[in-house]
Amino acid sequence: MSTQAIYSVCGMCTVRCPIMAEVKNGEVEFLQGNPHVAAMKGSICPRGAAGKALIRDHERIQAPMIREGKRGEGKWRRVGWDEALDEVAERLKAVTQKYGAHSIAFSDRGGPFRDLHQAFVRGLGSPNYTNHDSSCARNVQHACMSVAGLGRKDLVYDLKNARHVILQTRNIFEAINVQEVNNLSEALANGCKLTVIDIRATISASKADRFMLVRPGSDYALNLAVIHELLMQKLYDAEFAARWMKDIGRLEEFVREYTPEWAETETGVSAGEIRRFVRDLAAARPAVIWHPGWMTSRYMDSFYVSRSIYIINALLGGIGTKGGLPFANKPGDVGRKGLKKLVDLVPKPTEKRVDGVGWRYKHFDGGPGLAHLIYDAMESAEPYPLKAYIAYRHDPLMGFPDPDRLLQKFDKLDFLMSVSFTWSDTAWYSDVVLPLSPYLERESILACKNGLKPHFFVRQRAIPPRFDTRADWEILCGLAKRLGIKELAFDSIEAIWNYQLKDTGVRAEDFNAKGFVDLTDAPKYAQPDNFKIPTPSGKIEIISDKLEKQGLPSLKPYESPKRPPDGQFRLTFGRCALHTQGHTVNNPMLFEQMPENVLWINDKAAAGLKIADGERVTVSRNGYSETIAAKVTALIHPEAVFVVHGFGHRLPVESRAFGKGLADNRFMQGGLDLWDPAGGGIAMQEHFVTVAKIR
Ligand SMILES: Nc1nc2c(c(=O)[nH]1)N[C@H]1C(S)=C(S)[C@@H](COP(=O)(O)OP(=O)(O)OC[C@H]3O[C@@H](n4cnc5c(=O)[nH]c(N)nc54)[C@H](O)[C@@H]3O)O[C@H]1N2
Ligand SMILES: Nc1nc2c(c(=O)[nH]1)N[C@H]1C(S)=C(S)[C@@H](COP(=O)(O)OP(=O)(O)OC[C@H]3O[C@@H](n4cnc5c(=O)[nH]c(N)nc54)[C@H](O)[C@@H]3O)O[C@H]1N2
Ligand code: SF4
Ligand SMILES: [Mo]
Repeated sequence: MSTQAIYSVCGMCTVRCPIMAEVKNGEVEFLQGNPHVAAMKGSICPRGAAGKALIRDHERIQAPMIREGKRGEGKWRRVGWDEALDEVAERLKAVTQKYGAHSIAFSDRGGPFRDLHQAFVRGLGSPNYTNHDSSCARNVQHACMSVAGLGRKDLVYDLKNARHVILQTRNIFEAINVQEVNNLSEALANGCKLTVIDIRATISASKADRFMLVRPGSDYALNLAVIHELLMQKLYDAEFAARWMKDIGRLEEFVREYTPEWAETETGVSAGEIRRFVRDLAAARPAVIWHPGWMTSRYMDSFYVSRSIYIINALLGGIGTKGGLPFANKPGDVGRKGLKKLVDLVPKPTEKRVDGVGWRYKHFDGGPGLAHLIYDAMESAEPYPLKAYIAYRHDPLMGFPDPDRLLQKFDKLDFLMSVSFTWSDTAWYSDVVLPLSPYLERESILACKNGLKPHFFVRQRAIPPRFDTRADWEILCGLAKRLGIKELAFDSIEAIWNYQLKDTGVRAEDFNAKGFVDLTDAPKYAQPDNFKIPTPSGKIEIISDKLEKQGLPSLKPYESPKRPPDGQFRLTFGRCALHTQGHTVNNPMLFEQMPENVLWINDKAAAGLKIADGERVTVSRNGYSETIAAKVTALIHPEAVFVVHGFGHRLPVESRAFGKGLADNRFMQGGLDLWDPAGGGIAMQEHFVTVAKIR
């Protein structure tokens, strides 16, 4: 048989790059970036390439499982799909009858295919759809909303056309989005400057023109000093500010005391360097992108750091501007109709959300709310009991702090279910586990990508499922049928696609040529005359009424982060190019490349503790400890130790990952309660650990 090219969407991480799979005799032979998407340059990242190993992996979930023993004991009964879906439907009905449909919560990984999930939750009759984001980018989302009235994805990072890019708490060359990496690389080759602000020297730092090593948690001080310089030295874009920004006087007053000299004592970056940096920013404006951050669930002030970044981008005239952060076009902005939403098929439940978002917390984005507050309600039963939880492509026991505490909350549930393509801590603790086909073995609903050039795209099934697994629509429509949610009882993916495409002028077969359909020919930038900034004033707002009404400051005074006591370090974490979060350690291909994480520790600090490079050390906190190999280096701030997140697996079904490396989230005892009421994000880097030589 000849080789067939199938256009699809990578699913090895949340980025979901457009890919092309070459398939022969029912096997995936080769994976590459979709050649019709210029910014992919035909490439994918190492994790994307490991999609082949995921398919072959016998240690993924092969069939539906119903728990036999106690929760977490690992005794399972392997069942067929009819029995599994019947069981789930019965359990959900029982909870609904006893406590009402609102006592069911559902969390996922957000992203372009969530419409079907949201429709399903609505169909159940529950307002409690949520996602992982209070452990990821909620602070950025809320910062963008509070400053510009927009969601974070309504602004594009126009990396290709930038003249200066600033990465602060953003390691773009290791925490990868392939198109961003390619666009930034191209810009750098064309003379764009790169500044990296981090607590350790990353691969991104190694490519930077300027690297600022800051004291962990002091970023807000640096940014306030930058605003101070921009305003006091009149280096900002006064024309843009006069037309598009409100409350500049209040900002000037607020930052007056935050001089570069003051920031030097907080951050360790010299006042002279801060001044030179600000002059460089002014020289490159408005084609400057100061990235507002992605994984910002780190500090109690991360939301305010992100706000300060949006404010700086505006002061540089970059918001809405080519080479800065232009507005993303939706289909309507280019004269087209968007996809029909599945969620509109089902009436919206009238019950208020259990996490308080929208009524107790009016300043938060109503969409997914805040998962950690849903977990609280499982225990407190406030404002009402939460009794069933579906973790759908989500592993909160790995992705949220303090898993032991989270288990106590899960123990109050009548029903816990996971839908996943690999085993996970949460799946292992569930009552029923439904195995999702890996992305190369499933198709998804159509999705729309807003941007300079908005488009619809499709994920095709490249090969049939190898094990007894199913696609999202098969699982959720199968449940919908059993639960009497008639609106979602679709029999085929084509029926869903046809519904989504109604009135758009696009047909399902139009995706065959390239895997996507452009809604406009060329990238479109809004002109300043038709900027639409959906804040109450129509301008970038320094003072946010929504925050103030909640009794929260718009301009929060800086508070110096605590310094760790002697022998202790702030536990910091991040990503590496070879793994995705917690779920690729057991992937045969990626495990071979990187089987465990190591503890970055500053060389002088290590010398004081007599720890040599490569030596195993004990890390402990509150009586809990694990061991790990030390990576002794001058390239990390002495107050911090750093690990790549996602290791320390303990599931017997994962023979490779088992017992390898350290689990950062286990050292965050009490961490579920540490969250910022202004930004909504969990603050995961507010924990100190003791590091000791093993005697
Ligand atoms: N390879 C790979 N790519 C991914 C992912 C993955 O798992 N693997 N996950 C995707 C997801 S979900 C996300 S959210 C993004 C995350 O993308 P990023 O947020 O860029 O990734 P991280 O590595 O978590 O963090 C970035 C940097 O923050 C630094 N940092 C820690 N504390 C501080 C501090 O106090 N100040 C400063 N200035 N820097 C600090 C860390 O050292 C790290 O280098 O990556 C996405 N891409
Ligand atoms: N301590 C600590 N905690 C963190 C972080 C950290 O750095 N340190 N990072 C935070 C961040 S940025 C995030 S985004 C969250 C992530 O937290 P999660 O969203 O829970 O993480 P993932 O591992 O991406 O995915 C969860 C599960 O979905 C399953 N899955 C099912 N289908 C698919 C699919 O099609 N594709 C993929 N990719 N997975 C699928 C995976 O097997 C995995 O078990 O964790 C956060 N928590
Ligand atoms: S960044 Fe890598 S793993 Fe993530 S979707 Fe793209 S190719 Fe796949
Ligand atoms: Mo994330």
